[in-house]
Amino acid sequence: MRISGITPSGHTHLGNHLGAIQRWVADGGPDDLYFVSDLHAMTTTHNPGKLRGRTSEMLAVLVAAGIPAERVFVQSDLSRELGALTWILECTCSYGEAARMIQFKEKGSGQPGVRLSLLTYPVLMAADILLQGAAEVPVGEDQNQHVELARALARRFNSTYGEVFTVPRSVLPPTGARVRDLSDPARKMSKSARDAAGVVFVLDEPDLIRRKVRRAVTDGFSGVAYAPEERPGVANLLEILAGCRGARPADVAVEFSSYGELKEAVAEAVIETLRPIRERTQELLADPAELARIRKEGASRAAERGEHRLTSAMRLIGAGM
Ligand code: AQP
Repeated sequence: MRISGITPSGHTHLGNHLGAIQRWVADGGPDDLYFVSDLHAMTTTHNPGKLRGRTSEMLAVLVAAGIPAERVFVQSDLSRELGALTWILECTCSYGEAARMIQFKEKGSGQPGVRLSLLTYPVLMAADILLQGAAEVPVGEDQNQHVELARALARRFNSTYGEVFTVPRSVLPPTGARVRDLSDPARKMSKSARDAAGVVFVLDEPDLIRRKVRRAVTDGFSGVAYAPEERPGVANLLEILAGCRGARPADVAVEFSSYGELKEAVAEAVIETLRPIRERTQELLADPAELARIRKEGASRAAERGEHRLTSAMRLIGAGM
């Protein structure tokens, strides 16, 4: 069983869709779980109203994209269970282990007013994984160290207090293209990009998608060829088109002789890929009762699934009734 999260640090974008959500829909096993990790979006300065809105939107996008409603939940809806388990795991983790996390060093070093949660969120991530008994966690290189921490904590708890937790392992997702920012192909497309001109959001209207794709940075070469090193902007467009069609970038490149034609094809493919998701998301967002139902059911299923692990861990560590 696998678990994957997506953080509502901004609006869901094409990179999240092609790099993760599309795959979750196509390859997800019947027990796999997906959650909107809103608690992880609070480790740096955040806006509470925006966070709440983006959390609902992201949940709606996941369901609209085709993830069965019974396999999604919102992290903060399990805040009691996760809060309790995080504390138990913090009492199993040394300060040095947490401080060694590269992401903490990168995001926190030299910053004034660094939140304590930036140091401890890998332990919350361990709780996300261990509460559900996930055996596999698909993560990129940047999160691998956090899964290693979850493994270490599960092993330590099991050997010190008693067998409760499945020891998870990270699985690298199949090497898919990293979707790059259309305005700056040196950067990955990102929710928190300072300029949204190069980021296609899942809920962007078709005209806006066309404008963003037409303005995408290319280069001064002539003809269309797939050469990621020398021509990163064009390679990104080809990878996006290939991702929408389930094809290979080099194979789609041969269809085009000019950047204009390529951009038109990319814009139309992206629009048609995102259209049903946008429309279904808008329907769900216009029906707060249905969204609340999905959210409540997801939360109670996930809480139920983890309850026996939390109760056993509490008892074994010497807490609770
Ligand atoms: N540009 C991308 N191309 C391919 N896959 C991507 N993912 C994110 N950006 C791209 C994948 O989407 C999943 C969920 O992402 P996340 O919420 O865990 O955070 P992230 O990777 O940090 O995403 P962002 O958009 O870049 O957010 P910010 O700006 O807040 O850091 C993951 O599977 C991720 O690989």
